[in-house]
Amino acid sequence: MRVRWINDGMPEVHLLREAIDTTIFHGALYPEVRTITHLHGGFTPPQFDGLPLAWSDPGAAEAGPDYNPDDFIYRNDQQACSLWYHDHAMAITRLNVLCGAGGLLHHQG
Ligand SMILES: [Cu+2]
Repeated sequence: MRVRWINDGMPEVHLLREAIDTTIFHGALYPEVRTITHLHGGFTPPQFDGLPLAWSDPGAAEAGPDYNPDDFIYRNDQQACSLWYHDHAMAITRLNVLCGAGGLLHHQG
């Protein structure tokens, strides 16, 4: 399955801005609004896994060192199951998921 994740239509400031913990950035300055999609439980090659440093800001003007602009390829060669996808951006995954960045994928096997 080929998926083109588009980081668009996001607010200019994070909806949960006050909850962002800037002490765990290790000196890195990340854009406040950023996201990357991870298919949780999927047998996914690393370049399509949505690693925490593969984030981008809206429009991908800024991106983490693992950012991959390509379409993501999901192999779909595992047993039938329900998977969920969720945001996985470094240090703000929980906040992005609370804002609704997640969903279900029913894999047919
Ligand atoms: Cu997960």
